[in-house]
Amino acid sequence: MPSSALPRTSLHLQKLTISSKQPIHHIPQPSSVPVPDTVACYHKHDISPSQCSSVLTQIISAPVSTVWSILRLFETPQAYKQFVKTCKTVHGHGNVGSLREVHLVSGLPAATSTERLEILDDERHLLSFSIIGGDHRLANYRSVTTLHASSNGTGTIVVESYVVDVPVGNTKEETCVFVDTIVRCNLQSLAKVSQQLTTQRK
Ligand code: A8S
Repeated sequence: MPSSALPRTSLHLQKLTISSKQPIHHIPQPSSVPVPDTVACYHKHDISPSQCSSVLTQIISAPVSTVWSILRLFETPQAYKQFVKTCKTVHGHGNVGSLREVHLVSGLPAATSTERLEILDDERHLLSFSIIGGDHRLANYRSVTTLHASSNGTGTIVVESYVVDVPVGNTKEETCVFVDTIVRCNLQSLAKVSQQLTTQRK
């Protein structure tokens, strides 16, 4: 069989697939989450033609202060990110410019990721990090996460956006499906952990 006839797409797609060993629970999201107009400006990314970008939202039944207390700790992403096994700070102490080396659980198409804290804004409840290394296929990944009080004042709306290069051999759609799945899982565990903390504190 000539190499051009090889099923390249499925091969490359497989490289971007999360193992079925990781349970992925999709909680239905409301089609439009009410967030203030000012939110959009935090989530504007410069995107080149070879990149893809997406925005995800998550409603959490916990105060902004509780969700922020978990999210802002750059040195311990394993507190809520289920794909993270261990994390070592290799530069800084969780302040802007800190570098963390994340080691992932087995069954994923990657084992490590080196990440840099770009923005930590305690007033705006905004955190941004970029991925600068690792054995994975997500080059030039950058995300922004912001927290907003829900209209009744007791809950939190999380908005997370990202931009990343589309890996050679994959489409924008495949890349977004892959990254959206990871981000969605992270947001759902952030909701779970924040809600548990809120119940404990009552
Ligand atoms: C985050 C977001 C992402 C993390 C991805 C997208 C990653 O940690 C995983 C699998 C990969 O193939 C890429 O907020 C990488 O953590 C779970 C190792 C970077």
